[in-house]
Amino acid sequence: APFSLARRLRAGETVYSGWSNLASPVVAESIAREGFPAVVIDVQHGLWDVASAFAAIAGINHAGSAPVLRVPLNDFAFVSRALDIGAEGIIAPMINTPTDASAFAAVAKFPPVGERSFGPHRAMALQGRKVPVDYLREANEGTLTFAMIETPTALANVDEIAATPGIDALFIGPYDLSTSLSAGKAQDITAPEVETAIDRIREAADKAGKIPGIFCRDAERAKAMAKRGFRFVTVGNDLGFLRESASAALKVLQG
Ligand code: 3PY
Ligand code: MG
Repeated sequence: APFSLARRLRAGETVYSGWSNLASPVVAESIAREGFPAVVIDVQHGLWDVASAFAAIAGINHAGSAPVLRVPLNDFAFVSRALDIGAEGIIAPMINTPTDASAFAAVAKFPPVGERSFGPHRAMALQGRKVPVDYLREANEGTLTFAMIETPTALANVDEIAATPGIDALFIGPYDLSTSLSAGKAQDITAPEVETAIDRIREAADKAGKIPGIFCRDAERAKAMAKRGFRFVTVGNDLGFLRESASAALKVLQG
């Protein structure tokens, strides 16, 4: 269905999303075909180049799932390109200030909310729209902006970031949050200060009427975070799944 991710999340549903780093459109599509209603293409930390990321968007869409793209750090030029090619959501890392949030919203939303430039030729087709003005009318609601909250500065500004027009969702990066809150001393996403920050960010999203989201390393944690009120919850990643099953197979052979 057109704009399925925004429709579900705006209706209050919880969505579990796959996550892909491996720069293989077939792998990303396969995660979608297992039944994940969304898959994130991670261009910030994954191995994707532009061509493979854009191919993956079509594969995920063809599997009936919603493609979401995490752009590289501060790469706001990538945002509208990815939307034009058919991403239904954009995750922007390190949105630390209201100024960062406005800059992100400006490139992702058409007027009057922002100043996204018009050229969504493939997005329009993927969404089953033939007339440009139909896409124009639907896109601001139909696509989603996820502002990543993953530093102490972002935490201090979280209410203003959440309130920024054109920001639809907050998305927590627990690993950077843990790294930065401990001043580089620890990588412990269960540390008390990280736990407190996680709840604080979810409350800020709820208060502003925005979607709370979080990155989770595995299904157990994803389920726990959904219970805790998060609604866009990512589950593991392709490389992790591959390593886990390779390691499980070796255990059987050696056991
Ligand atoms: C983080 O935890 O910092 C992330 O960005 C998740 O990928
Ligand atoms: Mg991060």
